[in-house]
Amino acid sequence: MSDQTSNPSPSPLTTRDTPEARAFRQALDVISEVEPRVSELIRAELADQRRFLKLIASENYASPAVLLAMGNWFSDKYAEGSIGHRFYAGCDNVDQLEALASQLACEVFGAEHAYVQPHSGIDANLVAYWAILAARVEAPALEAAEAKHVNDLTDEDWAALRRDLGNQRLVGMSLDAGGHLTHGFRPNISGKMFDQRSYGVDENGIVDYEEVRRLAHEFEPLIIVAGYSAYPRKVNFRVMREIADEVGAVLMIDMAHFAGLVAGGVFTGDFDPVRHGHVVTTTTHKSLRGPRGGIVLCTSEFSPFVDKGCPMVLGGPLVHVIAAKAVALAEARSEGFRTYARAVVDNATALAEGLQSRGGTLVSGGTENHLMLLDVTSFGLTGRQAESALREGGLTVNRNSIPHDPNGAWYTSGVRLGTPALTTLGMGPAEMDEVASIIVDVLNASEPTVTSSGAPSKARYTLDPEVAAECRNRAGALLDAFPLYPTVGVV
Ligand code: DSN
Repeated sequence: MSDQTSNPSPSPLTTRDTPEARAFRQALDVISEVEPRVSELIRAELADQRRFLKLIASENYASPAVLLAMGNWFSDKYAEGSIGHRFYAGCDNVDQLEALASQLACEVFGAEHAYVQPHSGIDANLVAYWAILAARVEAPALEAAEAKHVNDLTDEDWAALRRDLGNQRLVGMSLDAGGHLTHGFRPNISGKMFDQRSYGVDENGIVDYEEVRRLAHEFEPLIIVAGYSAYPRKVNFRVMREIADEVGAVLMIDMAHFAGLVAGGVFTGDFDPVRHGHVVTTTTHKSLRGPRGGIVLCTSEFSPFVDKGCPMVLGGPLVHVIAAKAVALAEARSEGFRTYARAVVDNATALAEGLQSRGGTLVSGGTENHLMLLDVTSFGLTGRQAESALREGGLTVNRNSIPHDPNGAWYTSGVRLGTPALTTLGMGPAEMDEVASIIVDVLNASEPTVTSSGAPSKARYTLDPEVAAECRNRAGALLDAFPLYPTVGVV
């Protein structure tokens, strides 16, 4: 997204004549004719995103081309099934589009096969789980029963298959160590579908591969899940694959958070998930900077099963969003995207150093990727209080558990900070230092309110209003210097 990453200056927010400005203005005018409250809210969202420094590690700003690609006639088409194998007539253009998006995904990530239909990362993980169960449990059961399809099974065969499918084991990273809900967290469907065990991190906040190996040998899972949504370090996927091979497990890697770093050539060799995973899932809207959605990449062993994702697990494909995925993947092939991906990590390093030099405590002592976890207990706050105080000070972040969190998953003891969005705006290490300074100033000026029982509240807080106003001004100055959607201007 050259308009964002090159940060044209001076700010052209008053522009009226760029193609992007005209396109968005006219689209909003058309919407206003039907329901002005919708166009007003869309405008309000843009204004909001222009007013706060976005540090949510899983968010980004998609390019105008990606955003515009979603508003099209593919939205009107049903296309259940897969390329060349649809349950509806009239899917010729859909087939070509899906094949293009899939080919681009294979090219960008070096994958054997790509399935671009999932509507989100959770959907992608469900498709992946089903495909692994189908390849490793259902297919052998059908073969043993000499059946071609589950419909050919006897009632006894069918009952045995259900028992086998429902008694599989999974090992994933625990939620408080940085794993995702769908990696076997008990309250999530993945923790109910599978008998699961979790690996965590050591006292330094780092994955202990020997602990993963011990757990894998003891538990003999069908699936080992690697990947994370709140772990600030790189994961050695070569070692994870070795462990999976030792116990005959399938290595599934969820790269939703760091797909942009893989596409941009930052995570290579031992850290390249596509090289080492049997099945790799991702979202498209985080560091990859595409539309909201998911993708599954896999080896040929799993591709026939992954391609059955819809209607097995997913509703009809959002073909208009697949169009935008193709645009984003085309952008991710560029040299500019590689520069962007490197800058995301450099900025994270600079932000981490800025926080630590001002007394902040980071889980694992730093970062090797696009995110970090700031332990806010040293400021006397919960994550929930810090999240709200920072918003008052002009920054959007999300609270997050830290390993062995004493405050649980609701209040938490940390905030997760990521650099993909601010890097898209063109900010660099100097701006990250100013962001770190704003964060620390807000947190130092915040304190929990005291409840009627005399105990500190876990949710309510006070922030010195003068500090809040000054920090909002400083955040605003950064956003003025690095405007969001400069070519879109005022809509
Ligand atoms: N909601 C995503 C995140 O913020 O990391 C994961 O699903």
